[in-house]
Amino acid sequence: MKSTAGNTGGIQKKKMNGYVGFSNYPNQVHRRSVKRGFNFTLMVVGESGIGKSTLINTLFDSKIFPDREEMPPSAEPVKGVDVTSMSADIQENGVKLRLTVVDTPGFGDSINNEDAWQPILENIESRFDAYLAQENRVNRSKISDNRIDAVIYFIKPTGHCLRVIDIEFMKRLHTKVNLIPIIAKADTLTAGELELFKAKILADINYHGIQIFKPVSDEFDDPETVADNREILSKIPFAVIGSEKHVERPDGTPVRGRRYPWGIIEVENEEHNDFIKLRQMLLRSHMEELKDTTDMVLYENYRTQKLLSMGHVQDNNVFREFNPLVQMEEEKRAHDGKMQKMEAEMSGVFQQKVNEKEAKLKQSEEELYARHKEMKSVLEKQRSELEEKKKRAEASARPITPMEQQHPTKGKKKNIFSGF
Ligand SMILES: Nc1nc2c(ncn2[C@@H]2O[C@H](COP(=O)(O)OP(=O)(O)OP(=O)(O)O)[C@@H](O)[C@H]2O)c(=O)[nH]1
Ligand SMILES: [Mg+2]
Repeated sequence: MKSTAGNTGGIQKKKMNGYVGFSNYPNQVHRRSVKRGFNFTLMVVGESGIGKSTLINTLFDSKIFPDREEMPPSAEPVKGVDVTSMSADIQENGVKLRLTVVDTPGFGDSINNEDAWQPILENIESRFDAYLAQENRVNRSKISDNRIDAVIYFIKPTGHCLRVIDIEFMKRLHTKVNLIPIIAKADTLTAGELELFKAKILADINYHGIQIFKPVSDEFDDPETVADNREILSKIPFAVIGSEKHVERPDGTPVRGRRYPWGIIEVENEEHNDFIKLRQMLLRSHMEELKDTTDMVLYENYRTQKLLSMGHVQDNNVFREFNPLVQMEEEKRAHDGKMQKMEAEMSGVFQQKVNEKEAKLKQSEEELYARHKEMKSVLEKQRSELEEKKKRAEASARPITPMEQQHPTKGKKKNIFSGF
């Protein structure tokens, strides 16, 4: 059968008469993915004590990061930025998730934070490199994907504009990773201060041309999803609070939150902070899109740049749409060209042979002519000799005049026949 891939011109809509079963395909995909489980790799960046571990534990409602008291005492505080990672297998409703959280202790803690982004960028790129190396292997059946799907960047709740370190970090990393900036410890600012702070942050991000991850809707989204996305978008950058501890509401129900002399702040209360919207985007609605953007946009760009810098070139011919008619036309043109070339070559050879024959004929003609001329001149010479002889013979056979009789020897020529 002839392939017609890419030749979509002739595709028609057909009505089916009954149920055949392919509409069950999404369920098959669902079952297979659930069986395999999922990976999600999240990086947290922010200065020490800003609430990174607390927020991750609050997000996943489990002790991903142990309490400080439980952590082994480190001998010496690390100088500069370190990158550490920890993985945990978590399960919810039978769905397995291998969560990897990459921490960046030391970021923003030095007096000079000029290059604090550097080790983090290197780490993100080295994960891309590792993936690229695996893709280029002959056997690609077991590729482990350690690429960072998103970076949660913790902005200090100062209430002013973004700091140089924040801008520098985001500018250096926004093309390599999905950036999710959040205002940490939002409970330290009032609602009015937060609103103003958010506007300033967005203005700075726009001014510096930094691209952050935002949920986008398209024509295929249902109205509910479009509304949800709009809601999430309106809260960016999310102002969040983290707490693993439970506090009691005035009615006695325990909730995760923070207690203040004037009352409590609840983590999962949209009136109090944007934790719910962050969690919704990150885990409930856009986890796949984060992974997709990482794979298809951010990694793809990195890969292209890397391969080009290594001297690889793209052969765009392979991407041409396949059209059998065009292909046949092209093949015919190529064939005609080949025939014309062969014909020209053959007539060239023929002409050359004719020329050679002509030259040979001419040469032998000249030779013949020369021989003919030579023979002619020999004959001419013989003829004139004979003529001469004849003349002489005639002269000697003439009768003797009276003069010759009186002086028989005077004026007498030697007779050629005198010897006889
Ligand atoms: N007020 C307030 N305090 C918080 C919040 N989140 C965390 N904290 C407190 O801040 C302190 C530091 O929190 P961590 O989560 O350990 O901070 P970290 O960023 O992981 O710190 P390092 O691991 O040292 O980099 C703890 O005492 C937390 O209880 C928050 O949203 N609001
Ligand atoms: Mg921590």
